[in-house]
This record gives sequence, C-alpha cells and structure tokens, in this order.
Amino acid sequence: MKIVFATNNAHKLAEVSAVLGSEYELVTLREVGITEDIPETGATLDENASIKARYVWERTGLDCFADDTGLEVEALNGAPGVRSARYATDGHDFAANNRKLLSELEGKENRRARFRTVISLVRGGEECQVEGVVNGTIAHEESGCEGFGYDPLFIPEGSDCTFAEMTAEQKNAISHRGRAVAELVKILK
Ligand code: ITT
Repeated sequence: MKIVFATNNAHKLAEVSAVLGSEYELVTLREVGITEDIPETGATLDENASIKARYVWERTGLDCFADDTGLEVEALNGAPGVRSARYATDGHDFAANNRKLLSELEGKENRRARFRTVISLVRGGEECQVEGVVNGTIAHEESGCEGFGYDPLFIPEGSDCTFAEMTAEQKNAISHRGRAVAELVKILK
C-alpha cells in the first residue's frame, strides 16, 4: 500500500518505515512535489499533525499521514512541548536544544519527562488521530550517538541508558513513535 508520510525529517522516515515494514511503501513529500516547509502554526501537537496531513491531502488528493512530536518536561510545565524543534533557535538545532534543556533543568530535582507523538491520518479526505507516549527522565549529560533530537538526554522508564545508546530497533520497540505507528497500523489494516 502506498501512502504519503508528510515529514522533512529523515530520521522519522527511517523509524516509521522500519515499523511499518515492506507491506507499506512510504512516499515522501519531495516525491509528491512538495518542497516547501509546511507551516506548523498550531498551538498543540494534535493541531500541527492535522495541519501537515491536511496540507498534503489538499494539494495532492493522496492518502497521507503526519507525525508531530514533543518532549514534555514536568518541571518545565510541559515545555518544550509543541515548540520542541524550535526550543533554542528558529531552526532544528539539536545540540542547542539539548544545551538549553540541560541549563533549564539545572538544580531541579524532578527530571521526569515524556515524549508524545500524535499521528494524523487523512484517507479519502477523512481524518483520524492516534497517539503514542513514552515516560522517562532527562539525564544530566548527553550519552550516545544513535537517533536524533533529544535522544542523547532521554532515558525511557525501565531502562538505564538513553534512546541514543539504543539501536533503532530497541528504540522503536518502546518509543512514542513506535507506539503511535503500531496504532496507525491497526487502523490501516
Ligand atoms: P517534520 O515536522 O518535518 O515531521 P520535525 O523535526 O519538525 O519534522 P516535529 O516538529 O514533530 O518534527 O519534532 C519536533 C522536535 O522534537 C524534533 O525536531 C526533535 O528535536 C524532537 N523529536 C521528535 N521526535 C524525537 C525523537 O524520537 N527523539 C528525540 N527527539 C525527537
């Protein structure tokens, strides 16, 4: 089955295609001629996931899904949340975001956090959403070089290493995105 995945993030594309397997052929934004950044103007992950998926549907008429993900840190009242990509700067500067997160948490005892992924699926113009969550804590320093974004700082519950110290398979088995995609598969089937 062919379906468009509305993302410009190559890491997400790799993770999602590994979970979906060969039954699904993921079509990229570039392949459907969308080269501009889709404006993420929503106030919530749900809104942004919906904006991205609908943008593609409205321009191409093709079935499509989009993922919006945020890291929600308890001691920071849920920040960076919907602003996770642009926490420290206007761009997707992972290193600067991680430095800012460590500095905001300096001296704070509560380091609990969660990753939340919302996926919007638009099929035949009808939309639905699924969600995946993983709880964990923010480490005191970065470890590991797998994954992307906040992975070097995020230790999922029940583990003693960060997502960036895991293989892609280990991360996918327990991650926010892995869980959301598992829900997506139930709907697609
Ligand atoms: P698209 O909108 O093109 O899909 P994006 O990178 O802008 O890509 P999001 O807005 O969903 O995606 O993600 C916000 C940020 O959250 C992202 O730039 C990363 O810094 C971080 N992030 C998302 N998923 C993550 C993951 O699995 N592990 C670590 N950090 C992640």
